[in-house]
Amino acid sequence: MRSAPPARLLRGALTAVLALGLSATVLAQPSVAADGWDRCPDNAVCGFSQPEYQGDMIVIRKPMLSLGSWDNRIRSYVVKLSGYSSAVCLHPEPGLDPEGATHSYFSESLDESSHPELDRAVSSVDIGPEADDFCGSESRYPMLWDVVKKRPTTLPATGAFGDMDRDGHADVVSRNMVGQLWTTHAYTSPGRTVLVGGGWDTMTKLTRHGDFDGDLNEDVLARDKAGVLWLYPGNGKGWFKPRVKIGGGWNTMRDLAAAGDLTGDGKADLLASDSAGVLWTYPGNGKGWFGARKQIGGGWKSINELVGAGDMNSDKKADLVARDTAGKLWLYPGNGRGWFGARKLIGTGGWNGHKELAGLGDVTGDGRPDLVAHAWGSYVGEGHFLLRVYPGTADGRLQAPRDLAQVRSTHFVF
Ligand SMILES: [Ca+2]
Ligand SMILES: [Ca+2]
Ligand SMILES: [Ca+2]
Ligand SMILES: [Ca+2]
Repeated sequence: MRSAPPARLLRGALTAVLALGLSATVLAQPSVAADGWDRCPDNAVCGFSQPEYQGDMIVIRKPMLSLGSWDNRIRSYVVKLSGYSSAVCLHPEPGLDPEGATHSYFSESLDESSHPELDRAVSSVDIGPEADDFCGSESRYPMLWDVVKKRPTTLPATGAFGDMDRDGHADVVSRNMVGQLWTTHAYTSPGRTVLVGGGWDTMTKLTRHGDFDGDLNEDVLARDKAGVLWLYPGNGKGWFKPRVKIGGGWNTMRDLAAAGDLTGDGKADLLASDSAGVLWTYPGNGKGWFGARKQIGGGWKSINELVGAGDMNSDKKADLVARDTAGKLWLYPGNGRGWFGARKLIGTGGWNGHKELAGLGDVTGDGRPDLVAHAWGSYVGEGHFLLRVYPGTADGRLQAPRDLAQVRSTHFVF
């Protein structure tokens, strides 16, 4: 199964994300040096500008979505990887597009190989375990099982979130190891998965919960490495309009959680816990940014995960689910005025075994929001883990989990 998104989607989305940096070094041929492939260092893949490992050399140590000045220039190559990570996948298209990609574990001079069509035709290179799994065939997004049900249409729109394309089904957004962001429209055929674009590995936080700018399309909030918070306004089809800068200084925050309407004005708000353990509400203004923040309280240092999971206890007020360092899970019921009532224990322990927790809205189709966990204890083959959904109950508890998707261990899903 593969899904090559239409070029039109890529162009539109790429305007909204950062340009990709090159990650390899280019070495000129030394005047006195070992000959041929001996020039290539260990734990790398090397490309040469001439057949038989001659000419200039590019040293590749991690996947490259673009080869820059080496685009369509490689004429021979050496693979000096070992073990599970020994595969290389050579792609004639940029962005690791699987079309025409060719696998190799061995050193080859392309003009003498079984695939001479790649001579001066390689535009992106994948190396490592995922090159093994995805080369020329499958694509790079979570493989969902058929458990995502449509949210009942009879329910009011209030509190609905998690649906990127407004078809009534909660969707999965994921980032892979090379920084590509994908939206998987969970219920529809695999062909509906779209590649949003690359460059998302510059983001240190990604969170979403409904609409922040008033067009009813679900949006994504992202913090970059420099501490700038960005709004990526959803277009209702699973990708984004041009992003909007909200502001800088967000690196003081340990966690961010888009949380739905906490303040009772019908506009989605953002929760943030800072490095001093203070929890803040940033009230959304419905136009894509925020009013003056309000302090909820201190003492949140023992909380290591915030999830804006929605209205878990059916009182029409958005709630917070939080995990503490002891592995307990808590429900903080929203009071609709920007803070929370007395917390309630909803998970007695072991929740730190889940690397991430996320609220994707109603996954099971009963109208109630659920909790989704990166279940790292549940490996399904090498390099994969399970994404599990814990269905919410009417009174804010969680039911036994169901498997939702198989996910690469390098994926981040939210
Ligand atoms: Ca959907
Ligand atoms: Ca929106
Ligand atoms: Ca609000
Ligand atoms: Ca509630």
